[in-house]
Amino acid sequence: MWGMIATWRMAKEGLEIAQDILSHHGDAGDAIEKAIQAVEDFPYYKSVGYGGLPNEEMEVELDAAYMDGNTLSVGAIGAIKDFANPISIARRLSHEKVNCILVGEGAEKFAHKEGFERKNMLTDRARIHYRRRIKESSQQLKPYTGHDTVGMVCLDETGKMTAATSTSGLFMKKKGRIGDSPIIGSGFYVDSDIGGASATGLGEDLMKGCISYEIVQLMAKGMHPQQACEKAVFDLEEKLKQRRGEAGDLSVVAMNHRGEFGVATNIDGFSFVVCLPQQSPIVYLVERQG
Ligand code: SD4
Repeated sequence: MWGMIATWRMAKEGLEIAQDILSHHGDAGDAIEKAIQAVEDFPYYKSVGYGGLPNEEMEVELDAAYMDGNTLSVGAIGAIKDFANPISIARRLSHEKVNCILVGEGAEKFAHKEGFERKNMLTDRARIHYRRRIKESSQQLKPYTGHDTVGMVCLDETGKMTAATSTSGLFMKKKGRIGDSPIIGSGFYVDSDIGGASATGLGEDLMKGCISYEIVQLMAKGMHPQQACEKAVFDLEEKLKQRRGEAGDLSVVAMNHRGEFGVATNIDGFSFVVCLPQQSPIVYLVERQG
């Protein structure tokens, strides 16, 4: 058995690449890295990699993470500028014993030293979005409009599982801001004995529930990924509403070590992609449940 699940429709082409790897006895680390690279490289996906939307200062600062569910190794980078494939830098960091999470200048220094490709990640299209936003901002500047973080969980034939994320985070975020995506347990978590999860939405709220870790723990107690996702999302939403009066957008995907998958969202119109043996990746669109 092998399988893969990812947030948002934009992951489809990446999953096609991963499918080729996984169906030829490939490794879950290679499959997830290549799948995320494909999303990062495509200039029209607005919240990931090249073409990602800039921060308040018109800089594209990217976050990414990689986790190996066999060794529990994690590598993550936050607010990195001018490198083509943040996911590959994160994966490289996961091989380190210490200094596995680097941000800003430190992450850039590491990437440069390791020979990763430098690239100006700000496209003309993203610049136009930015200028339009600045014009509108005299009416109301709200840093959160839409979201497209790519998050994936992968299971290979040997039973190894991986999880990974990549994002430019919130449009018009403050310089140096990082969300849930590079934070272990929040944007992603995976344990090959149990399963993995990944999140997208308002990072500041997803982090309050360590939502990906929570889902994996619920699966460890025997819950199906679907039940685990729903419980984690709606319990957190309820708690946030009770304690603070509101909850941001929360969407999650999960897969267990048997290749069963789940999804939950508190928004209308969350898309995700699933790839399993003997079928091409399928895009699903779900509405808020519950
Ligand atoms: C963040 N969670 O930086 C990310 C944004 C996101 O889909 O998911 N966008 O808060």
